[in-house]
Amino acid sequence: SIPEKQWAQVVEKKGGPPVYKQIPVPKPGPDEVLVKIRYTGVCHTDLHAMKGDWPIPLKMPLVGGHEGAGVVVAKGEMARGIEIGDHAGIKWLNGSCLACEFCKTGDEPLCAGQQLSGHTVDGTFQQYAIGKAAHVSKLPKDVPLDAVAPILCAGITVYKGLKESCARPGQTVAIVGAGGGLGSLAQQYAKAMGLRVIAIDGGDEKRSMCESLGAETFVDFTKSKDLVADVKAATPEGLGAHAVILLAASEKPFQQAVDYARPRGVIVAIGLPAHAFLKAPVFDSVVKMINIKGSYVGNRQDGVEAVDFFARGLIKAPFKTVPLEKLPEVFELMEQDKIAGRYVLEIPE
Ligand code: 8ID
Ligand code: ZN
Ligand code: ZN
Repeated sequence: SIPEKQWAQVVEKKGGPPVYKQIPVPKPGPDEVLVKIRYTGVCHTDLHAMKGDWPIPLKMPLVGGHEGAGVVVAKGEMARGIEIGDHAGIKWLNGSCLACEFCKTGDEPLCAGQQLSGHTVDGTFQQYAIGKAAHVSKLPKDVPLDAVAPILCAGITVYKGLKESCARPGQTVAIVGAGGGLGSLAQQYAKAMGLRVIAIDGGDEKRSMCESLGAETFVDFTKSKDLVADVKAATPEGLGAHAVILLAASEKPFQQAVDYARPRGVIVAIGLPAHAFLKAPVFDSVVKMINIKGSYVGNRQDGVEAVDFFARGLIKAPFKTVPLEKLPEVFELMEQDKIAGRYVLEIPE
């Protein structure tokens, strides 16, 4: 049976830290389900949310988290397509209007009426979380709930970003921030899609992780004396990368990517450093016919496909599991860029 009270990590004021305390268990509305969360990933977005980094509405007090995997335990009378007992994932896009032009054409991340888990509505750093039935991801029962959790944001986002890059099998993709949560999964999706990976990040722990994930080259941005030259040297004929996937939570690489992108290269901006700007030389961008674009999570079908890659055993990225109580420590490590791969929180039963 569903209890009245539950454990949660609650950000009570902008800047945090999160407070581990008991709060009421929410009740699902007519078009919603209640998911008993078993595991939830910690995305850098959760840290941006706690700090109030972005120019969008922020609920306060806030339960963060948007990579939650668990079991449906209750549903509203209008909730369709998912049943009590099903395994389900709650994602960043908690809900959208389903009626606007963007929703109707599979661009629901662009919906003006969207709700965001762990930003405008409470997320998955709690034992029981609410999701709109139309948007929760149904998960196959034989998929482990801990390893699949990071797929629900990081996996979907990088899979979508790689599709947006239009890179074809055999082409070279530079992944910037390759040692982080999104980056480690991006390498695996890229490999599964037949792409060749140049991983860019810092430190020996991330180097060895990237090499084990299948990167052909690792460029250490903290040590390289000429990062642009090092990246280009790793590409066929030294012409540069066909695609650049920008996942770093810092601004510098967003202003550097044009220099090592190949002519006709596509630069996909995904990382969301606070108050940052994309800046590129006009001359080089024009004469190299560079394409710079943004990519924001994924639609419901991108979610199905990203989970399917995982369910077929094609995606294996390292993660560390700690109890929900340890969220503040995970945020501290993340702030210092000390996390290779992803942290997953285990939610108490
Ligand atoms: O839909 C979206 N666009 C979306 C979805 C999910 C997450 C965007 N994001 C955003 C997050 O909000 C965050 O800004 O993507 C960014 C990365 O999220 P993450 O992978 O969860 O963060 P992380 O695990 O901390 O990894 C970031 C990595 O970037 C490296 C760090 O060392 C770390 O490994 N990095 C940094 I910071 N500066 C770098 C640089 N100059 C760099 N790597 C290479 N060069
Ligand atoms: Zn995320
Ligand atoms: Zn809409």
